[in-house]
Amino acid sequence: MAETEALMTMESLILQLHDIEAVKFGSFKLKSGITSPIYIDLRLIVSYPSLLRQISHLLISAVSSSTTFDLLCGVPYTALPIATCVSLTANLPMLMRRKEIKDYGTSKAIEGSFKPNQSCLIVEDLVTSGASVLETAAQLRACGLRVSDAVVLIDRQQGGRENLKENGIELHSMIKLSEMVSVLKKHGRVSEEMERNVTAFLDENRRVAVPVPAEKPAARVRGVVKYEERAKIAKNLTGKKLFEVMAMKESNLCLAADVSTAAELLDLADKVGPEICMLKTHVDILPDFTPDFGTKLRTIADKHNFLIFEDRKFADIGNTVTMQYESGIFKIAEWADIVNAHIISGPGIVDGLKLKGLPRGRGLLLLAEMSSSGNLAKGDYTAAAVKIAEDHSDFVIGFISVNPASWQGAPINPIFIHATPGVQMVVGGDALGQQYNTPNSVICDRGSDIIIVGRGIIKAANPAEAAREYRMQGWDAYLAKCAEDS
Ligand code: S5P
Repeated sequence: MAETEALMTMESLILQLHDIEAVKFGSFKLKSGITSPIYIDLRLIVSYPSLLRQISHLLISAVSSSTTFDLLCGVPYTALPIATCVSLTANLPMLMRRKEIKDYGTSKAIEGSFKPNQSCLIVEDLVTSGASVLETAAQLRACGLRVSDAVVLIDRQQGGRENLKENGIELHSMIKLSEMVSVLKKHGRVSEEMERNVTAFLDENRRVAVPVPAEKPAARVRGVVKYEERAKIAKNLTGKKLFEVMAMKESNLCLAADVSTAAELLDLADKVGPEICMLKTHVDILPDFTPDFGTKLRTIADKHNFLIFEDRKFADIGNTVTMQYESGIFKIAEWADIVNAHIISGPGIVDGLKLKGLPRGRGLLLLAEMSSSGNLAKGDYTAAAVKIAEDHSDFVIGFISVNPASWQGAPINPIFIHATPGVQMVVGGDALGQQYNTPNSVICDRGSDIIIVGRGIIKAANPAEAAREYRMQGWDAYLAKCAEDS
């Protein structure tokens, strides 16, 4: 298409969008929280097929000249019809992202047919901060797809391009907000004053931060103490080390390495090691466990600087757990930095484990809450876990918890760490009662410190890539929490 012809098409498109009232002027509160003198609602275009066709032709021409892609994926929901048109016109296979994962059926976040390492173009209608594109990119990447480009009809010029670039995504936009307003002004659709208002608004809002999702907590976390500060006040050596590793590696991600063999686990630990602060095992599920498992895992843990957490969930009386911890086939105390225990049997379980663990410098997490639906760890039970932890803060390093921000009573003691299982990129669950929250919700809204992720990583086509995404989301959530609190 010649340049003047392209400009005319663009002008006509802008005027048509104005005709159908997809562009409005006034005072509007945007999703990002800022108030804007201009509002664009592209949901309307589904009622104008010829406009939809023109838009998809334009989007294809923007990207097809430079790069080729194996697939495309629209950002839900407004861009889905646009993406469908682009897919049909360009004969490019499409994927669909679910915003919510069902807890029945296949529970897939990305629907459609694809192979790991294929390249996927993201299609979006409008970009402000780029947050929605980033969410979609995170899920695609977690499935092993490559995402390097996003094409958008309208760029509001408010930091989306920069935010995406920082995440390795180039933004191709058809219409910039400033161009749109000057075309409308040229054709007498807006006053000079309104054009000035929009320009001033753009100047003042050049960079809108990627917002924390709208889902807000019942009790938002206050009084955030940074991980490095908590390392200084932690009473247990392993607890101290965990905080230090988190701050140093910028990771609050624990991998739940629930794979089917020891060989697979060791291989996964080495691949995902750079991204995690802790690796959680269930040794009793490994059919090829051998006595040197602990030494092998320790070598990998030292290489990548993460801690080993055997999720043994001790639950017996003190005397029995001393033997379960130290003896038997697994000899857990020899190689696991951290273990955990239910408090159902009372504080004697902590005394028993401490007897064997403390001389080795180990730490203990108490199960104060659980992630599975219908579990009984709540209210007084959770409060009892806190009391036991306070009484044994030389050995107890923190809790397995789900919503510590909602705990009644004293504020959360920063010497204790909170690790939360039931984490995936989207809320949902499995068929056996597991319930998932997002990294952001776990860290920001629920007041936890560590996200424990199992199937979200191990079932991904590229677990190392998925772990990287989870690490970044967990860490960004932590930074947002610190920033909000300052
Ligand atoms: O309440 C709990 C406590 C734990 S430790 N809920 C859990 O899911 N866990 C563990 O976290 C569980 O045993 C599994 O190893 C992991 C969650 O795995 P995912 O695949 O559901 O992420």
